[in-house]
Amino acid sequence: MNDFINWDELSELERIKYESNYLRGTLVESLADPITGSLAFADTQLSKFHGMYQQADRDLEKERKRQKLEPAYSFLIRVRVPGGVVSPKQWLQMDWISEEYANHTLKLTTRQAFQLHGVIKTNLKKTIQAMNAELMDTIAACGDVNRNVMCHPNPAESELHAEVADTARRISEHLLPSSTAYHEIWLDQKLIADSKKDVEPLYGDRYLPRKFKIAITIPPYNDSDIFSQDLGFIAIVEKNRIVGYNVIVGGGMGTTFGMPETYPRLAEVIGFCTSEQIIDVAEKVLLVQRDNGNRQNRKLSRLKYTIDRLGIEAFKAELHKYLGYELQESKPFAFTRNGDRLGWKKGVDGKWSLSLFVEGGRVADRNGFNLKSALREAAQHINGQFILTGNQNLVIANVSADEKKKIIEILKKNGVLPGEISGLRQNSIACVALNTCGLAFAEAERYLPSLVTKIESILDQHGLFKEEIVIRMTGCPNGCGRPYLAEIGFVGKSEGHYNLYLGGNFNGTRLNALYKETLTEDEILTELTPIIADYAQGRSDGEKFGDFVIRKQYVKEIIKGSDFRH
Ligand code: SRM
Ligand code: SF4
Repeated sequence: MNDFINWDELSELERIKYESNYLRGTLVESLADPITGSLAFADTQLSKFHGMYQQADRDLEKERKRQKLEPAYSFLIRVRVPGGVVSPKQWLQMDWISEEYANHTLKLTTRQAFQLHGVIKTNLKKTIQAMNAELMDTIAACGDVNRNVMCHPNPAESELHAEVADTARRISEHLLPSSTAYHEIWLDQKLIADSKKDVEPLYGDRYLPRKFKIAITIPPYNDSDIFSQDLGFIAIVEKNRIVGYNVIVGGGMGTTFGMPETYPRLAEVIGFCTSEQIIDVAEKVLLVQRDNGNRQNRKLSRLKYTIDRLGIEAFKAELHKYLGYELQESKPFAFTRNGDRLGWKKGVDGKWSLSLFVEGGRVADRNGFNLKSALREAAQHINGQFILTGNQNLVIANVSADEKKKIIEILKKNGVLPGEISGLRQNSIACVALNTCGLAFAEAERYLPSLVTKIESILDQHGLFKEEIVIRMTGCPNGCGRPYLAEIGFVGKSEGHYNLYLGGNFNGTRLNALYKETLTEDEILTELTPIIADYAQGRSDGEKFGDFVIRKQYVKEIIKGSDFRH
């Protein structure tokens, strides 16, 4: 035990991390325990660093309690997919694993990763080993470490995109924990002689105070919602070459109801680095947060709060000390939109890519809409790539003209040919929420599609069916679907009740603001109907919905995250 640490002042997780022998804990014993489908408490926390969350089916909660049964435990497994890029073979493997060990669906997440749900304890190891067979892993997909590194989702579009995808992969590899615990526990690799000598040169023995998130984007597309990241890199392109990156820090979405000291915050620009410096800058920002982040209260430990506590200038000065050089002046940039541009596009090399809308990111076969089967068949027939986007969608990238024809045929056969999707639905995101998320107060993924249908019909009455409007819903204020950047945002308060936020903008550079609290569906529709009518009548040429509601003062613009009210 380290005598210099006053454990009483720190959050419980600090001690769990420190005593875990670099993320081993008693995971081996927990996995072998045949009496329960759960892990010991400390191991539930440590398993996150290995990419797994213990969950219980919330639909069955009451009935199992009544029958005096333990909760229906199973695990969520999150796969690390830097830049979202997988091969067709890897897609097929994930598809097979989801059928064999999970709930027969794949979830494409808001951070370009896969999630599996419903994996029972006795299948965890087999699942990880099956992923490993296709060179995929779940290391650091969750936990107090750097998470999946996001980037613009279509490397097939130009060489620049391929470059940022490669950079995302290199940053992700560089910031992986060094502990060999993952390989020992899940892949049965031999214990190293004295694992207590494991070292974590970057993370130390208590890892980061909290999760840490990085994304890269290429303007004018803000498709990885760069301002919501702890650390963002905005590529600066001159003469069709990336000359370096503006560095932005301190974004984050998570808030807690009843804790006004928690708030969503947009990242701010602190300078410019060259392409050669990007990994060093990523590492040093992470280290400044490691050494300065709040380890007492996990609600206040993200980088955004560290920066607001230190002040941005003091943070920059500290970063420059760690770097041993100063960042250069930032360079001008502009974003035109966030979200994904759906449909077929021809790349610079004559190859084709299809950006396919995946509602709620859920890949499944349902009611004749056989998306899962279609994508399986497509993966069997193409040589390109499958690229998960940060908006829960999928790009089938880099295919020939013949493969394109084949894909269209397959999608048609399976009832999935992208027909006309409203501009609202195309720009919708819903977090998982019920029935798996233990933190959800209300539905999101299972409910938003039907709410969109109702709002769509109001839009249609006003000739706005095609108007692109960003709409996002989460089942609680943690913000997994980045609702505070939406033009129309919903955050679950309790079963069937949502806070309504308005006034984010279409390019993801402005927070929205609370419009009305704790609304039922009827109240939501009653509130939105006159605003939509007013928008149809009174908007100026090309004015986006989020900008209109600010101009017409339905809500007041939020300039600083700390002014946000929830
Ligand atoms: Fe998240 C916790 C799902 C992206 C902020 N998130 C969770 C957990 C693991 C619930 C838990 O701790 O028990 C959810 C699992 C639900 C389930 O059943 O699958 C969960 N988060 C998700 C995903 C799957 C949402 C989705 O539908 O796509 C996303 C997975 C991303 C990935 O692949 O890594 C996901 N989560 C996000 C994002 C968006 C992003 O990263 O761009 C955010 C907001 C950005 C940010 O971090 O500020 C986000 N998740 C949170 C938070 C609040 C963190 C905070 O700073 O307060 C929590 C709760 C926590 O950490 O205590 C959380
Ligand atoms: Fe769960 Fe809340 Fe995240 Fe939705 S926003 S997945 S309800 S933690």
